[in-house]
Amino acid sequence: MGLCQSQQDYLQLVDTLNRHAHRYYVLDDPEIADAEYDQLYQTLLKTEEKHPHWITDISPSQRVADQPSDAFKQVQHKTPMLSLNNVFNETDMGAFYQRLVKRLEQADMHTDTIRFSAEPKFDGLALSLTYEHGRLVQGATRGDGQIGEDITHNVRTIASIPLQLLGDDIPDTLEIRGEVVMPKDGFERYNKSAEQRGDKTFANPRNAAAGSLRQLDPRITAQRPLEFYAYGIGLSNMTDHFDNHSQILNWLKSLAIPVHDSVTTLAGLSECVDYYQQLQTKRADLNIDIDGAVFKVDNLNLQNTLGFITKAPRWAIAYKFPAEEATTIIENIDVQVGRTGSITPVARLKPVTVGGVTVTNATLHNEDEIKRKDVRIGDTVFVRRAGDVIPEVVKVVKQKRPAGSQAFVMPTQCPVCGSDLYKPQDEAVWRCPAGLACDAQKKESIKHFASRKAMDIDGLGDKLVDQLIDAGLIDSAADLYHLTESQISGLERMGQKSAQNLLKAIKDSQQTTLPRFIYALGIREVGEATALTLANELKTIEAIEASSREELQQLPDIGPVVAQKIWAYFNNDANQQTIQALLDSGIRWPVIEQQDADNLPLKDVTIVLTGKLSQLTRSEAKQGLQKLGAQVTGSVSKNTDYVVAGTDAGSKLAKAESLSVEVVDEDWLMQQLSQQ
Ligand code: 5U1
Repeated sequence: MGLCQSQQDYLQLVDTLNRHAHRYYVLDDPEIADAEYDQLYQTLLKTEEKHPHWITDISPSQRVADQPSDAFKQVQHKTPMLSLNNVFNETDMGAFYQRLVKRLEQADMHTDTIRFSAEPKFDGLALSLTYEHGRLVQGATRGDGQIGEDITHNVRTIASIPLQLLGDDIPDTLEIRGEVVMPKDGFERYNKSAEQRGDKTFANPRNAAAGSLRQLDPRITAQRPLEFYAYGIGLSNMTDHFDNHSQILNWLKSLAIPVHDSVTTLAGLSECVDYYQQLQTKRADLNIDIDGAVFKVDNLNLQNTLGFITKAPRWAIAYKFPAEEATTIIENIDVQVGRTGSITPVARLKPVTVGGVTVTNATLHNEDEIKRKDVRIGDTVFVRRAGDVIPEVVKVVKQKRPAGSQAFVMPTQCPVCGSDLYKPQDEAVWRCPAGLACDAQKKESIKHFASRKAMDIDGLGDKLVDQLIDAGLIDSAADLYHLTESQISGLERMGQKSAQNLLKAIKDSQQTTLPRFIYALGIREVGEATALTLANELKTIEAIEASSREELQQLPDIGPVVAQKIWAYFNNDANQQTIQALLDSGIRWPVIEQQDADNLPLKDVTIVLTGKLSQLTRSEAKQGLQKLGAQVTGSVSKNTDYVVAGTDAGSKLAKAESLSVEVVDEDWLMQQLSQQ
């Protein structure tokens, strides 16, 4: 993060930032990623701090945001909507803490460790709600912090925002501040159906939330999945009733205003840093986008003492996550062949850091996506990398397209085996028809076979599978079980010890479970949950092979498409030979017997399911647990033995923790279910 060396550089930076802000707020068509904007803005702030006499009144630091659109009535906020100062690393977070300590000491208000309210920083649209005598009378955007846009008609369609507050102790006028977000699953669903209708799709959930709230017709907003999370209040005559900010948030909850479950209180710098790190780990599993953590001095007296600098409170800070989006240039477009023959175009990128990791490849999904986004070699593009998800190209910056660029043309032949590609009806992807005769599909299917949730062959990574096939040592998954130490140790980067370890892991994998084996076969549409259903319902591989499509369709959560895929797999001669070869090479699993009720492994065990599960539905989990003898109930009490907490688990998890009930995760659940 630099500093402007001359006043001319500074004025140029002001100009650049204003241009980007206009593209972002007014045109809804940014040219640079938020993180790049943030960096430029930090340079501006640092320069202005060093050279205050340079500050011009058109600097973005001299106003909070951009103009409200003319389409909505403008409204004056009763108290200004503030902004937050940002930090991007632990050192600056520490410096923030030290500034607090110093100021409080100077004011003779030193507390040993400062207590904070810790909250997620929601990546949505800021909203101010006004309630008069408990009734919602206004919803307004932030605008410039003083004057926002009246979007009451749209806000009234957000189901989680109460039109009437609950409780008796309600002030005459109450302003509530928070953020509107579109949950990630709702965003995916919305974009999919918009694409089918030929409507505009959104680049990310934040744009989707903002676009949905800025509709002139509230019936359109009503169809969008929006949520609101409060993080504070503006005008009220209630502040005397509270000592701490966290009490205010609890009070809001009691009025039926949504407050996010991750909000908590903590003490001192190290707990803030822990919270930030935990939130960052949880980030990918949350169903809403967040871009950091917010820490607010909890005590309202201390807040008053600390006060404000221009538009931001001194007592609060946003500790931002490394950006998930960045811009870079597409140097080439290749296609990759997946396990099931799907052809995926991949952008080869000029290396760029996204979310703290260097990214050189990003998926372009399929031909339709390339056409829709009009992605070309040489384009400057936005790349997004969220959590463990494969980086993707989100959007092209058309203004930066080099002259003479050509639209991308999908190849007509498999880049690995040369077979003619085909595009099945009703599918967006092209496919290579060669199956395991194509080296790419062979490699991918063996990688899947060896993976953790399948045969779990420790140490057999992607590179090693490539090496084994390229060296002609294996041609199928069954060949793994005939490898010798000298063959493996002869490979590049493989010594005797690592060869022995790998052989042991391969041998250990021979003793497996039927669900794992079915999953490892890599049948299309058969994930872990379906593999589990097949094993639990039909008990043997012979029974699965002998089932008709109609019989398969009778099984829980197996529809006609999946039934057809399973049936087709087992009624193919080559697949039959694969299974036989695997069994001949020594793979075994415990016989699944009809359990008698008294011997069930979870007899007399009471379990509560909460939060979202990723591998199976709640009803599948419930059925599976019941088959093992468990009682699955809806609420947590001291009689509960286990609470299975998926992602976004809410009050049941909190209750389990308060009653010291053992909390377990989805891995535990899958492990129990695999005993059936
Ligand atoms: N979670 C959270 N986000 N956020 C944004 N809290 C919070 N507080 C804010 C803002 C602008 O402002 C207050 C510190 C006034």
